[in-house]
Amino acid sequence: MKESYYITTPIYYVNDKPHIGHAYTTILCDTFARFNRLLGKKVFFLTGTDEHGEKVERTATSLGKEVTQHVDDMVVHFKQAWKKLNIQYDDFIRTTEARHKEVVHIVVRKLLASGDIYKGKYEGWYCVPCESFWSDVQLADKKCPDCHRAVNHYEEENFFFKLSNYQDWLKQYISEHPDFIIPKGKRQEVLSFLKDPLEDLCISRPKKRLSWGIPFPDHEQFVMYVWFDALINYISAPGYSVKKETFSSVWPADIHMIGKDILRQHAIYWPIMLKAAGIEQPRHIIAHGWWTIEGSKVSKSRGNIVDPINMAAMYGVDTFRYYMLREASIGSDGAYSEELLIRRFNSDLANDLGNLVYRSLSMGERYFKGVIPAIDPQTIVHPIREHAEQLGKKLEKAINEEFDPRAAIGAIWDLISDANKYVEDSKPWQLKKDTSKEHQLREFMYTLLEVIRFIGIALTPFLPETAEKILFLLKESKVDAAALNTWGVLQPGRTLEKGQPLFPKIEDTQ
Ligand code: ME8
Repeated sequence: MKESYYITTPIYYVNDKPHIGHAYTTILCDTFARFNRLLGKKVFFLTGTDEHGEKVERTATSLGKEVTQHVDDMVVHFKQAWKKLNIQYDDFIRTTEARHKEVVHIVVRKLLASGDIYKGKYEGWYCVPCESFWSDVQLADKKCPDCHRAVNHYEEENFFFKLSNYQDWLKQYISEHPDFIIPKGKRQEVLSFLKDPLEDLCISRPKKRLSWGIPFPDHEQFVMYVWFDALINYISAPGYSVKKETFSSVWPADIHMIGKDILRQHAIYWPIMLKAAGIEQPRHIIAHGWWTIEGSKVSKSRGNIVDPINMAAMYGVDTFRYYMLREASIGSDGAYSEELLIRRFNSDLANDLGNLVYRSLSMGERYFKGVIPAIDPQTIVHPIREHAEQLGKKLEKAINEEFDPRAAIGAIWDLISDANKYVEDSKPWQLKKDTSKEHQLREFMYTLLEVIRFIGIALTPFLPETAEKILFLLKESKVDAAALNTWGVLQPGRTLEKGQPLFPKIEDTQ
């Protein structure tokens, strides 16, 4: 029985190191995974690397390396990047692993037996950077219709997957499941694409032309087409047909997070592969937009990549995570700008959040010698209390119903602004001067610190390092759904840490 919340990133090609585009998808998934862990769900967050195909083989050759050596070297960069960006994945799948190949073979044999895979003749065009086949009519000006680069002509015997058998089923499935493909615009795109007849998918390569791939089962003179192999990672990692109990506790995936560049493969090939193999469909396929620089998609082949490790080293991991999550909304492209990142840092992180935490703890020290004032938290009646108590539900709606981390962060920042306003309106410096207002001052101080506790917990999925620092200053170790939704957790009498400003301002030198 399914128990886990299962979320996946695409598995990334190991033709180069990860850039900010890869970092973005992975940070999004990490945020969703951490949020659901916070809610107490058993989470299975999968990422990994796509290591076969012509693109990877060509890169290895151009570097004068054995392809196996090349892929081993590259994986290290991905794992290092995810460590530096504080990505807490539960499994990392490499398509060169035996556990993956085994499941690919199981699926292909099943589809050969059912007749969904058949042998035929392929004649058409291939785009290596996209690892995609195109027919004459699909080409745009004799170039790849997706990336507009040169294509190669191939004519050879190959195996095909009968996409056409399932076209009507897929149209109906997408129509009946409005949340299957998110956002709506992308769902519409897939439905329009499905208006024209689907051509069967060529899923093999003769070994004499390409040897770097999973051998085609029972037909050793062929290797698998990289996309057919790659998509299966989502079921090979949790052990489809091999570790039956684990698999059924995880599948169907709740979310396949992808970039819009690989929507066709995930919203057409993958559902049909699953349907043909008799496997349940994933719940949501979320296709986000691209990070662009000067209007062009950030990508290795365009030579405009930004290294996420550098960004995190220069500005802090949480600053980078914050910028990525706050600046792009899932359905649209985002223009990457270091200048904007610095501006966001200074206004949102240093001014709004950093100042709030530092001034509050400084007041705690000045007015109460760093001890949480004695008060019965349940006697406190103030709109900011309600605001804090509602935050958890707002986050749950934004992340798990609307798939909108930007809105979730917006809700946290609304509470941060409200807390800053609460300080201004309460004028604690005046309360301090008037001994008859002692109770009011205590109430103010407790409320403010308790609101900061809510903010600290709410930030854990988004800015994990910062959240940890805030909770450390409050000496608070309860981080779960109850702590996110309950007023009055902070213990009076406990000694706080004042700490240092969380985000010292950056001088804008741009
Ligand atoms: O496509 N903006 O791997 P890949 C936002 N191996 N996201 C971006 C991006 C950008 N400029 N550039 C890349 C593959 N991405 C296949 C996937 S899955 C079974 C196989 C992200 O290394 C985005 O998630 O080209 C995109 O879909 C993915 O990286 C493509 O990574």
